Amino acid sequence: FDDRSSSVVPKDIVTAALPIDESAVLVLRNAILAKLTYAVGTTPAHAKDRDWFVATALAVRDRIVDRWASSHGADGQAGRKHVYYLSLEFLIGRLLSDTLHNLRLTEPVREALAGLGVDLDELRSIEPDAALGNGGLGRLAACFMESMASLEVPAYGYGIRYEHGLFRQIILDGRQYEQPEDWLCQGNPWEFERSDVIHPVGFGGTSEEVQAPDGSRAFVWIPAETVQAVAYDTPIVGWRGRHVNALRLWSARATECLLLDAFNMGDHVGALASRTRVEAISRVLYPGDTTDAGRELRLRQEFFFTSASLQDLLARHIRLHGDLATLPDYAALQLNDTHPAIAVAELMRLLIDEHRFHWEDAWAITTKTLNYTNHTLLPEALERWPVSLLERVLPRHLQIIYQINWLHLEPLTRGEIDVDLVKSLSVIDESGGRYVRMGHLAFIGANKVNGVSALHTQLMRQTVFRDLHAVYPTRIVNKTNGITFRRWLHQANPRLSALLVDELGEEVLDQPDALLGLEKLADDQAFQNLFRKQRAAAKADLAKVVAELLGETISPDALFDVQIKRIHEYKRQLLNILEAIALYSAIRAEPERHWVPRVKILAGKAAASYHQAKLIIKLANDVAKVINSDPLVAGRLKVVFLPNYNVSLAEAIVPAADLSEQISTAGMEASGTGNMKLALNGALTIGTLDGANVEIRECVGAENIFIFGLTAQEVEARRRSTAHQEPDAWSARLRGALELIRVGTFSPDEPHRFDPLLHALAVDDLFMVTADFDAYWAAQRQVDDLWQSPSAWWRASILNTARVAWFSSDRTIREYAEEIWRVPVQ
Ligand code: B1N
Repeated sequence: FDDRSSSVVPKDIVTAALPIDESAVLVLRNAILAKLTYAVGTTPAHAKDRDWFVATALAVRDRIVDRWASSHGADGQAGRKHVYYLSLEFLIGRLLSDTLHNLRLTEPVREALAGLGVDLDELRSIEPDAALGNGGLGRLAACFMESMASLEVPAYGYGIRYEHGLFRQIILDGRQYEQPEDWLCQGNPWEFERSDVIHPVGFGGTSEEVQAPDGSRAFVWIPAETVQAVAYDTPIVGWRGRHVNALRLWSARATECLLLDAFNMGDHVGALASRTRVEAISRVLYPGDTTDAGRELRLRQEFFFTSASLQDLLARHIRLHGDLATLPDYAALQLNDTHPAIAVAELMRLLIDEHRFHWEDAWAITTKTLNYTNHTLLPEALERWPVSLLERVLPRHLQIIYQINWLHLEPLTRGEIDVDLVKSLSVIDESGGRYVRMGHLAFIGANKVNGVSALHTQLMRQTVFRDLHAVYPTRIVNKTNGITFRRWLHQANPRLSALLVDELGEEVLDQPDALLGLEKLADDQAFQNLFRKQRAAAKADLAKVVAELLGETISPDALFDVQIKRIHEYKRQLLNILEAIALYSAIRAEPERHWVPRVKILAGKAAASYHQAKLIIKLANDVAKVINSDPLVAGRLKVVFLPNYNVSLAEAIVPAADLSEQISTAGMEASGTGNMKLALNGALTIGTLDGANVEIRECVGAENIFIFGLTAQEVEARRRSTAHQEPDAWSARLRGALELIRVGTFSPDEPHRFDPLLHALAVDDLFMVTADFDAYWAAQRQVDDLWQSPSAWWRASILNTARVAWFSSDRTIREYAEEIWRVPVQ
């Protein structure tokens, strides 16, 4: 179950048949040997796989550094505007493959290593995933970093160098257990510690009014505690190595490393206690996805990286341009969700308190420089900090927030006051306790505010930000998410990539739109066969992974039905499992009928404290156990839950999927990006009209996607209507499936185990699982029908790959660059 020991799909296919320059291979071979000897300190005879990995990474890193220096020099000299992407999460995954691919060094390095008796594919699986994120939001930040480098946009990613990334999920007896992840335990060959780049970050204390030299009154913050933020840079290489940007992650360090007096008095633990407390800030990533952790440490993390990043970029601006008045001309900041929203107050504080700007000028600079991306409208995920907590941790910032709020609301208090409107527009939420609404703060402090799919942006305007939108009608814009094709097609699926290059030429590597050239081949029998062959090979690879992880045999001839994402009620893995149960019953009832053989593949992590989600994992595994051991359905239906879903496992699953499950309750998934990865690799989508599924349908055509279920509007109407649940209206099929769970078919040792899930469905079914069940079942049977006409299926599959070019994150970044950041792109 360890992601490091399980080998992921062998990448034995040449992406593009380039002639390999033998002298370059020799140079690489010598470089790797030199690193092994002088940096790792071992010999080829004694080297372990890990040593070879480090030596290879270091040799490759040298080749990045040269380009890095030139990227930087060029940007600095040209005085170009920089983009700063502030994100609490960067879900990078492994870097060796990405880097080799973008430098076009995969084959030369493979050959160089082969000459040393080392297999590149073995080395790739040695690298731990950098799992500094929870899910889609963090992975989006990683795709954006890669696209910005590829489009030669001078950019810095700013975040936290968590010592422990997202927990490792182990499944024991069908249940999730969390284990700490320690990607750094053996060092990280990609990063550069910048021990000269350190910024102090304060916490607590008081805000004191003082007299400035000119006699005016001013405030100064006297923090009770100061933490050092130390920079670590990881180079991010763009396509063909044309440009390199830095991902700068901050690590917390105590100003005083040891209380020597205490130590000398024999208190060896106490002497280190305050250091431990301070350094906890960058110790671990919060495993909350779409639910607010709500803890003081989380606030400290958010302020820590936001403040360090702002100090860093202001210092860079002053170094390059002298005066902060020109900041908006040379810096565009993107706040990835509200996690760095305290930037609004911190930038104001730095400009006013430290750089002596007047409020109005500081506000003009701030609101021209900051932009905010919203990623969710789920009420439980909208960050709100108790005023009392902010008062204690960031007193000066709270003062600034009050002032911002006053200036924002003041115009509304002239004449007749609409109390409800003021309440709804206020940054302070006073409905039961007092909270600072970070979404409001980010909105007011930003130049542009964006949603991540057309539907999500429309819902932003109609719901959470309705009244703010009325006051600032041009502020909200849409930027539909995208994914980097370099990682999610060309690198993760080298066979498909090779086929595309064969048919469409190398252009397809540079120009996603070239994929459209496949349209004309969709009905071509010979091409369909090639397309099928590459899928079959990817499925055989995945079957090996499944056998290794679970000891379960799955047939590559079956339809691979894939749902991979965080486990959350709104994503409705439960709907998928209910369909599996209903299908199981149907097969048992008519075993002689011809059934389309199907393997349901699920993977994903649940937040550690999210009991319903963890129970859904247990249900999936319990259902799998019963179905997979029933000889009556053998060869027709299997269910597998793959443990420890992460970027590397996704790279193994995505190329092998026939069907992509995107079945969230309409209106709840802001965008989704797994939907794009799977469609790009030719999986057909079964999904609701939610998030980017709506736009995927527009691109691939309604006849090449299976859409079902309530629309966002219908969901909303049903929620409002009092007639919540009508179990009487449930179909016999749905009742039958629920009944099997209720009587303990899947939990004979504990028949009531799943009562909490059944109860939620019966009481209010917030996520409309029962309402959508029959439509989902019907859509699944359409899937079966299409599968039985192979040429129609493969035509649709090819058209999916052909028509999703628009979802390249290069397109998304171009849109941000043009409309939000106003920076030129390549
Ligand atoms: O952001 C992705 C979207 O594709 C998904 O639809 C969306 O659910 C995801 C608090 C979040 N929204 N909010 C979060 C993550 C961590 C956390 O602590 C919220 N993640 C999303 C990219 O736009």
